[in-house]
Amino acid sequence: MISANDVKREALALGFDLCGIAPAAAFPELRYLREWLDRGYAGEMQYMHRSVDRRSDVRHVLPSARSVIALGTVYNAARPYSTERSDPTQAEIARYAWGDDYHAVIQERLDRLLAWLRAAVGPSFEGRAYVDTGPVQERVYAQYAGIGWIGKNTCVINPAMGSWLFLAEIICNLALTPDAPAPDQCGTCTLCLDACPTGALVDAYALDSTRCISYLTIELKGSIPTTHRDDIGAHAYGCDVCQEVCPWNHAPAVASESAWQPRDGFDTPRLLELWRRSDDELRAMMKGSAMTRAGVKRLRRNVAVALGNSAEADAAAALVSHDSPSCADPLVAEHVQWAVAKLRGARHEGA
Ligand code: B12
Ligand code: SF4
Ligand code: SF4
Repeated sequence: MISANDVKREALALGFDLCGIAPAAAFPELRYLREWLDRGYAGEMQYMHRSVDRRSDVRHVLPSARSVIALGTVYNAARPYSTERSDPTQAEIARYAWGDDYHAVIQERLDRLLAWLRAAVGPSFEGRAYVDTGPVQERVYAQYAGIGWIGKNTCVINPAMGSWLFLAEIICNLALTPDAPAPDQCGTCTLCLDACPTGALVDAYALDSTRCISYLTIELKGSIPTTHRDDIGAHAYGCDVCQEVCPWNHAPAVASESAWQPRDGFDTPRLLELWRRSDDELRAMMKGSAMTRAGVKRLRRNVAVALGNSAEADAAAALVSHDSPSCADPLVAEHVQWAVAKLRGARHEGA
């Protein structure tokens, strides 16, 4: 029979940076999800509502589950934080999206770990592997597997590596020796709550997605509420502020793998340069990255808002003159209109 240590050794050999074991149990933190949904904090993410029962316990996903093999992968690249820059004309793209699509890269590693488990255990092995895509509250199992604690910014923080981690897991029917849960080390700190540009961290450990820039620029399909557009600043895709200010990310682990290094065009491009690209060029730039989730139309919508916030001299002219097909979309056109009005208003105020 294989041991927890055998599994961890294999996981690290396959390229995972962290591996721990949580029992397949109904942990108290799993219950927050219902209240979170009732408060409307999921916004338009209907899939969270649809899967609420399955997300309440991994045994609803795999009835024979005994353990969750929780896995962490460092994706941090050695580049300055958005909070260290003050140039509003540069696009901010969240660092998790700089490299190759993590779903594909990590799923391949999960498949190899699953194959190894099947070969080692034999036909009695049952397992389900997920990276972000499954009806699982990944952070809770990561915390109970000792990977890291859920911080007040709601991210899993590993005391030695920081929080720039992708989480993944294999739910399985093996009774592996569990690790001790990671203790909360946030203490009296509230830096993330204070720094969030849109006040999305409504309380410690509680995030209202409908205010979160990550949700507004990636998940939200329609119009970005005008009340949040100013606060989005230069964020063109996702947001890292509540992790950048975290003291546990002051000397974080850096990924050496090429998969997580910024792809061409992702390394703080200028907003104007992004806007002037054709739809085909944007599509080619995003291909194979996690950014494909938003697609060209939503990316243009976001870039228009960020340009509106940039005070860039040529921005208004570029916004009205660029004629890629996505610019004619009513959603994009409405955000362009807002941005141009803001840029022109700012110029008049300054005149
Ligand atoms: C929905 C979702 C989002 C939503 C909502 C985020 C959220 N905090 O829930 C949005 C679109 C906003 C989002 C944003 C981001 N996401 Co996201 N997201 C998810 C997803 C699919 C589900 C998360 C979930 O279950 N939320 C439900 C709520 C209830 O959970 P929660 O807010 O985390 O709250 C927990 C605790 O804080 C606690 N709790 C809640 N209230 C209270 C109250 C008290 C008093 C206490 C003690 C505890 C407590 O209970 C909850 C337990 O689940 C997971 C993948 C997965 N399947 O788990 C990825 C995931 C969480 N996302 C991830 C990432 C990388 C991001 C971003 C960094 C991307 C970016 N740069 O733009 C941001 C980070 C924003 C942030 N601060 O969380 C990673 C996080 C890795 C990590 N180190 O933690 C995950 C795990 C994906 C992955 N496989 O790697 N995401
Ligand atoms: S990702 Fe940005 S907007 Fe969302 S909670 Fe963190 S700091 Fe706030
Ligand atoms: S910034 Fe402070 S409160 Fe927020 S997650 Fe980090 S240590 Fe916890």
